[in-house]
Amino acid sequence: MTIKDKDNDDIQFYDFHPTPTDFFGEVLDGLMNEKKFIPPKFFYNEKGSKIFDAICESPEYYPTRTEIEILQNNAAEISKYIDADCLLIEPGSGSSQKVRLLLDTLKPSVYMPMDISKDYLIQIAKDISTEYRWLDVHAACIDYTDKIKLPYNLDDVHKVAFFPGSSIGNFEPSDAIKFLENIADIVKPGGGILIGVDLKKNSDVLNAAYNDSTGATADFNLNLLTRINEELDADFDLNNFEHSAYYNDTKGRVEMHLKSKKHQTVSVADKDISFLENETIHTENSYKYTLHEFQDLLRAAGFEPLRVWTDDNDLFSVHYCNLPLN
Ligand code: AVI
Repeated sequence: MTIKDKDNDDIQFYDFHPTPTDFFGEVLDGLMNEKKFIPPKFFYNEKGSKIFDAICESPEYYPTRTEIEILQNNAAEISKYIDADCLLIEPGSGSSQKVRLLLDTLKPSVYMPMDISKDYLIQIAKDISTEYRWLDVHAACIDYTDKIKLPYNLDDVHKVAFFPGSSIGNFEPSDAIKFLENIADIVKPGGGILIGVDLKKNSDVLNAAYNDSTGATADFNLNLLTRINEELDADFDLNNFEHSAYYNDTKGRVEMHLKSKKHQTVSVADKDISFLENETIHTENSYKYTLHEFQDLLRAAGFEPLRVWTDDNDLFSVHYCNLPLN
């Protein structure tokens, strides 16, 4: 079945009206928890997203440039696993940067970026549509941490999800399986996923990547407090908190925290939150996997790992796996 219908640069847009996140409620819940935490999704306001781009440029943060190198070096071989004329879905597509490395080689019929930020999504979808005139772009405004739906029924089309960046590492492993099951539900038997995953390695390399010399990661972490001050009428003094990030070998993850330098009380929307000296707000986990651990995770969600590509230093991996027909 062909789903090609574009005769100009227009895009199709589908709005699933994702429920707006409750920044106030989630931050207060997290800060009033016995172990204080703030979900990492709140890093990405406009300023946070810009700082994240700076992290990706920093000399120590290897994942972005390594994944780009893997995709560039192997696009032709990747395309052997993915039907031309497929529907290529990208949950959490953001700037759609990495997919550009594949489009000319994969030649999908339709690219479907999915993102929660509607205006940005439409802008990027239009840019891609203009740049790749042969490609149909069907953008879907959706929160991919909810149950993902396809906007229309496409039984006969090969459906492949693209999930780069090791964003899967920011899920708890049990939630990662649920997310992959959700992807399996939409790509259906015969469909597949191309997914980027950061690998376990010497902890010095990991610790350096999350404590980069430019200070971008520290700024990214501390920007959460600036955002809370600005949006929730809070009075965090940024001089009294510091960025802390380290590889937790037992849990197989890099943890990021904001550490209170002293005993202090902070007011957040009229609530007093007290901190002991060295008490932290846990802001992110970034799980690292061996190739086998990640393949087991894929299998737990019903996928069959078919091929994995890595770089020469085994820093990062890109897996292709499909959902078996029965
Ligand atoms: C988006 N995510 C995969 C990044 C990571 O490495 O876990 C977020 C990040 N946090 C600090 N540096 C980068």
